[in-house]
Amino acid sequence: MDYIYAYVLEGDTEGVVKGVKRALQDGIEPAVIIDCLINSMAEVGVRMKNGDMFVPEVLASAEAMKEGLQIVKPLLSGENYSQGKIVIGTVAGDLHDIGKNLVAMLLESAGFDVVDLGIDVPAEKFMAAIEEHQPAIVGLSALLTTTMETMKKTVGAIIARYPSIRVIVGGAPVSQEFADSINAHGYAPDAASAADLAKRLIN
Ligand code: B1M
Repeated sequence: MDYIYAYVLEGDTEGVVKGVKRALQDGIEPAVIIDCLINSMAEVGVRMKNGDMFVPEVLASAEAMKEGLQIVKPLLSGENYSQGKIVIGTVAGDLHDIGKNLVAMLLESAGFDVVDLGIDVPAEKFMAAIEEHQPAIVGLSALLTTTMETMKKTVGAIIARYPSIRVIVGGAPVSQEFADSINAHGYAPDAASAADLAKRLIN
């Protein structure tokens, strides 16, 4: 199983796919393989936080991990390995999605079911997605100082209508102080921290 772990860290999708198939042929339980995939992405998160891995490498690892997951997930008949559901999007007026995509990928890698609403998402679309998907957490991303105001309004609208939902925020101009000021339940400075934060909020 060390080989799967290593392939994920290298961002080697082909290697991960071959490794997962080999592990299955060797009779290793799908749940054990999933644990291995999740642990390897946890290590990617640690390396990213320490500055030992950078955005392109993290994206490659997350992609490789996702491919591996696609093979094993259907084999988990009746077992639910989801940590919970998260709706995520970049707020209205904002078209930046590279960081948000990274956050979505690491959340998926951490075992969450992620519903990604994309960019330029108005509050009403978040509300409709909450009604449809009943998530435990909603994540908002903003990269512009101008859209921080939209983030504030969107967080306010979500909390007012769905008090039990946890709202987390992030993006380059966003800070813990700003998150506190708009009553968000959590702030994360990077994708790896966002996955840790979501796990903490769920538990
Ligand atoms: Co734009 N842009 N941009 N841009 N752009 C910035 C953000 C800017 C800082 C550049 C600058 O002037 N130095 C500046 C904002 C200034 C400000 O408001 N303070 C800026 C501007 C002004 C603009 C336009 C207005 C430019 C124009 O048209 N005149 C325009 C706005 C369009 C719009 O949104 N309405 C614009 C357009 C664009 C492009 C379309 C060309 C492109 C976006 C492409 C895309 O996303 N698909 C773009 C890009 C690429 C950037 C920069 C260069 C890079 C952003 C990025 O992807 N970073 C950026 C300058 C910079 O940041 N150096 C800039 C990499 C990414 C991994 O990091 O997004 O911070 P980041 O995400 C991190 C964390 O923030 C965090 O985790 C991520 C991963 O670790 N995070 C979360 C993010 N979301 C999170 C959510 C969470 C938790 C953590 O919980 C839910």
